[in-house]
Formats: sequence, structure tokens, C-alpha cells
Amino acid sequence: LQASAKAHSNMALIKYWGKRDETLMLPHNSSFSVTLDALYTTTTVAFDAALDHDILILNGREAEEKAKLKVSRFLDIVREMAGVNIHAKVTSQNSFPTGAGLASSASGFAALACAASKAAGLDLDGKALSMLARRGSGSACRSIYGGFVEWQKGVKLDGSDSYAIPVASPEHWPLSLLIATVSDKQKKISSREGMAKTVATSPFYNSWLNTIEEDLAQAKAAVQNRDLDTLGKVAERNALRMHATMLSADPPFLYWQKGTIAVIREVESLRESGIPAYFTIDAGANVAVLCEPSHAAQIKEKLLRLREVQNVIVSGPGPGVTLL
Ligand code: 2P0
Repeated sequence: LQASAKAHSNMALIKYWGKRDETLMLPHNSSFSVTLDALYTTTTVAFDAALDHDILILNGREAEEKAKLKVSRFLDIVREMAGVNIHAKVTSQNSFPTGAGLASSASGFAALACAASKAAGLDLDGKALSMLARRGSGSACRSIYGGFVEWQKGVKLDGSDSYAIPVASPEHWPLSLLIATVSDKQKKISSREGMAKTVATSPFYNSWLNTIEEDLAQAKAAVQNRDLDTLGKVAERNALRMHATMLSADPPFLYWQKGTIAVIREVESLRESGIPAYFTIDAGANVAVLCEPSHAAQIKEKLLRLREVQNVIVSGPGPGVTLL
């Protein structure tokens, strides 16, 4: 009745933005990401008949109500699948400091899906684990696999064709991703809320959806060919288009801070000086910079010189979820 798992976070190169079903967590568009070796979550789940409620310990402390509720609802799905009706103690630790502006829902729910299903006596394959992780947080379905991963949106109403598939292993292309944190402020609008507002109010939302298939095909081909220039250009374009849907929502919203633009400008100037570097930005202020590993140290130094940059984490493609 107890199991532990480790899962790594991921960075989307083609972003997931908008749901067609908020209960089953089904997206309007397919997405594509790279799993990150530097950022991970380790989670232990212990079902215990003596407990009268679920317990969540996050980074050594009892979690706040909202996080507890999300985890409890997720455990309900696992309990129903396994025919188990007892509560659990969940202990989860991130490799990165909380409040560092780095999202942990992808690695968190991927690790939880793996540990909780095993502890409940289920033996799920990658596809089933990906669909289960998706129910906790959409992007978590991609963290089941290592390397470069596609989340196929699926078209079925029950979500049985909406799961991630591995596209290329971490060893295929040891690309570097530098995650520059520029703000540790809690964002005012969560990703979940932001994407729902965008779907409901942005007149550009359908145009966003119309760009995905072509960008996704180009991004996957660029990974197969280890073509940083093509991948970088597609990733930048896709990230900016996602942010354009937020700017065009009603009321509009913007996750960027001063430091976000400072990093974008630095990436442009790196390119002008002949160093290939490209950026992507999630639903937050931090920026991830894609580059060849041979340029990572030099770019990190440049980014750290910017006043608004607090920290730079260098990551490469990482592995999929593992039972410990
Ligand atoms: C992504 N993001 O593809 C996109 C890009 C943010 C911007 O997935 O509601 O935490 O739990 O499914 O997965 C963040 O949204 O949202 C996200 P839910 P999630 O990585």
C-alpha cells in the first residue's frame, strides 16, 4: 500500500493552452515538450486504513488547503480505478525551491500518478499512466516520458485518445535549456484560470488553434534533425502567439515582468553576435533559453549579468517517471 516515484518537469516548445473539457482535462490543441533533467519531484504515497482524511506534506510542510484538495480529488480517481476506499499520506519534495517561480504541477502529478497507482495495487502502462497524470494537471501527462514528448490532444469525448507519446529519447539530442527566473512573485492568474479566460474571450483563440498542426510538425522534424535554428524559431513563434491570445482576452492579461523582456532582448543580441539561442515563455514571467550545450556556460553568464535575472538553472533533456 506504499510506493515512491520520481518525475521530472517539462518545458513546452509547442504550448498547451485551452481545454475542451475541464473535468477530464482535455486540451483543444496538441503540444510538444522536452522533459527537464534538472527539475524533478519525488513523491511517496502510503494508503493507511487508520487515516480519516488524506494528508499532504509538500517540501517538509503541511500543504495549504487548495493543494490538498487537488491531490485528494486526484486520489479519488485512483481509488475508484483500484477499488480502494482508504485515505493516504502523500509526501512530496521538489528538487527546486518553492516560490522560485517554477511550476511543479507537471512533475508533481506525474510522480503522484505513478506512486499512487502502484500503492493502490494498479499496474499501469505508460499510456494509462499518462492519461491518469493528465487528470491531475494537463502538462503532467507529458512528464511520464523522458526526452522529447508529444501530447496528442485526441478527439474522443471520454479522453481515451488524449495522452502523451515519446518522440525522441533524451540521448537523441543533448540540447540545453537555461531557465532564467526573473520573478518569485505568485502569479495573479493561474494557468488553469488564464487558459479558461482565453478560450472564453479571446477573438484570436481560433487563429491560435489554426497554427498548431504546422508548428508541431515543424518542431518534431527539427528535433529529429537536431536543427536548433528551426526548433528555436518555431518555439519562439509559438510562445509569442500563446501570449498574444492572453493579450487579446477580455479583460486582457500579461504574465511578463521587466526581466522577461530583458531576457528576450539578451537572446536577440546573442543571436546578432552569432551565438544561436532562442527563448520560450510559459504562463509566467520566467524565460527558458534553448541553446547548444557548448554555449550554455557563456549564455548563463550573460543572463546572470542582467539586473532582473535572479537565477539561471541549466538543464538538459531528462528521463521519464520512475518507481523508486
Ligand atoms: C504547457 N502550460 O504546455 C503550457 C504552456 C502553461 C503554458 O501546461 O489546468 O498547469 O493543470 O491542466 O498543465 C500549465 O498549465 O494546467 C501549462 P492544468 P497546467 O506547458
